Formats: sequence, C-alpha cells, structure tokens
Amino acid sequence: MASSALSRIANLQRHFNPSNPTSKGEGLIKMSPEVSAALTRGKPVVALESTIISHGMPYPQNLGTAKEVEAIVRENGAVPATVAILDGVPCVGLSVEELERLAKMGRKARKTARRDIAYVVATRGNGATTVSATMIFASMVGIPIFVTGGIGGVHRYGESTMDISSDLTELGRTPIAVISAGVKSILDIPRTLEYLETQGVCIAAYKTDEFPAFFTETSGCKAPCRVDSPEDCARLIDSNMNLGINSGILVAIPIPKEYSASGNLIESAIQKALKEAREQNITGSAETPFLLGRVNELTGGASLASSILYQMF
Ligand code: PSU
Ligand code: MN
Repeated sequence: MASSALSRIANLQRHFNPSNPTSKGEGLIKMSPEVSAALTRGKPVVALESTIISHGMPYPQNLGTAKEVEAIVRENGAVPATVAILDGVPCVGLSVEELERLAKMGRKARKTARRDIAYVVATRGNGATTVSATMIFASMVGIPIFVTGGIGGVHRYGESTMDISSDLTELGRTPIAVISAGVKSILDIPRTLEYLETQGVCIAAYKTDEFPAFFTETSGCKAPCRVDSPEDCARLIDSNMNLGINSGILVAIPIPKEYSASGNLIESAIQKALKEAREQNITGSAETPFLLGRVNELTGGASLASSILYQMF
C-alpha cells in the first residue's frame, strides 16, 4: 500500500485514543455570526431543516417559503438556524446568499440523512439536511428546538420493504425536540407511532388528544401525551434534558382547520401516487420527494398550499 495511504490510516487511530478526545464537530461546523452570538448570549435559537427547500418545493417558492419561515421565527423573538452542508462544510444558520444558492440548486443538492453526512463532507459536496441530519447538527452546537413541517416515518408497506425513515431512529438517540405537523399520510402512521414507541420517543400532541396527519388534524391514532401550552412543552423538554433521557421528543401541532386539505382528496391522490411509485420502481430516499410531488400535482397544488401555509402559521 502507498505510504500516504498507510499514514492516513495510522492517523485515523487518533480518534480512538482516549487521551486525545475528539470533539463533536468542533471547528468543523460553520455557524452564522447571528446564531453563534445568540447561543453565546443564551438567546433562543430554532433549528430548521433544508431538504424541504431542495426537494420539497420548486424554485422560487422554496426560497420564498424558507425566508418567510425564518422571518416568522425572528418576529417571535428567536433566531432561525437553517442547517445545510455547503461545499462540504456543515453550516448552522445560512446567509440570504447561501439560502438562495441552496434553493436554486434544488435537487442537485444531495438529500442528506445521517448516513450521508460523512460522504457529503468528505467529497466537499452540497447537502440539504433531512430531519435526522438536522437534529445531529443542532445537537452538536447546542440547539434543543427544531421546527419542521412533516417528519419521515415508516413507509406504507414498510413491513415488507423495511423502509423506515432514519428520522425515527434519530429521535430515539438524539435529545432534540422536534416540533411538526405530524406525519403525512403518504406514510403508515400507526406503524410510525409503534416504531417511535420502540425507540423511546416521547410524543405529545398540542391541544388535542389525537396525533395529526399533517394535511388534516386527525389521523385516527391517539397521541400518547398531550400538551396545552408552550410552558407545558418547555417543562417536558426540560425534564427530558435534566434526566439525561437522551432520546428526542416529538411535539405535533395540528394544521389549523382553515389550511387543512380535504382528507378524501389527499387520500385518493396518495393511493394513485403510491401505485405509480411501485410501477416505476421508485424506492429508498427517492420515494418521499416523488410521492410529495405527485400528490401535489394530483391535488392541483392543494397539498403544497397546505404545506406552505402550515410552515407560515
Ligand atoms: N416529509 C414531509 N416533507 C418533507 C420530508 C418528509 O412531509 O420534506 C423530508 C424531511 O426532510 C424528512 C425526509 O426528514 O423527507 C425523510 O425522508 P425519508 O422518508 O427518505 O427518510
Ligand atoms: Mn427511506
């Protein structure tokens, strides 16, 4: 073997030397000045994912929505920290130019879940982080709260394909609170809730006893816990952190009635999109973006409108 390869391998061993502890991402993550100042001063910061920008909506709607969501976080007195990997550098907090670059890149950016992070960094690529990857970076820099639209879940037919989003295992191992509109019914919601129970994830629905299904307030599934105020949420997150439970929390806030799409319309579009995905053999990480795109086309834009409105409410 070439000596340069041998010395690289030997150098890797430093990671296992206990007298030389490796820091979690220290010096490897670029924080925006705004996020870094807020964290130093103890000002509230909210993490945001970026797959929804690259793979969730077309340009320029994606840029408009991303900016709007950041503005809403600011109006409420917190600092937004959108997470992405740009030219191999994990970034927490993006400038307007960086946000624009990612929005224009669209699907050319790699959809980056936990499994993809090392590859995108090593190849100096561009990665839009999913819920799992965003949780990892949020936790590395110390942001306990992360807001998104819909999280990944157990896919329909997951019992045979084993397609279970790494968002669920991440919630089981990273103590971040994810605030979302629940799980879209393109997924198998009852199995998603079972899997989250196995992973030890605390799930609380906000001002309701039912777990919401993103497009609609109801899923037919009961939520394990209920919270009725931001203070309730804060107490829950604090208890989890204080006890060092080390798994995450999912707070599900149902979409307001006036923004929700018709359940029947969505369900028939989902059935059609699922059939097409199977016919075209679309599986793995391509499935979620495909289904979301088709459901939006088949509902004449109603599903995307619900998505955008939810992000903004
Ligand atoms: N579900 C949505 N909208 C999304 C996603 C999921 O309703 O944009 C994105 C999120 O980034 C989520 C990821 O973390 O897809 C999950 O993908 P997969 O099912 O391949 O794990
Ligand atoms: Mn998957």
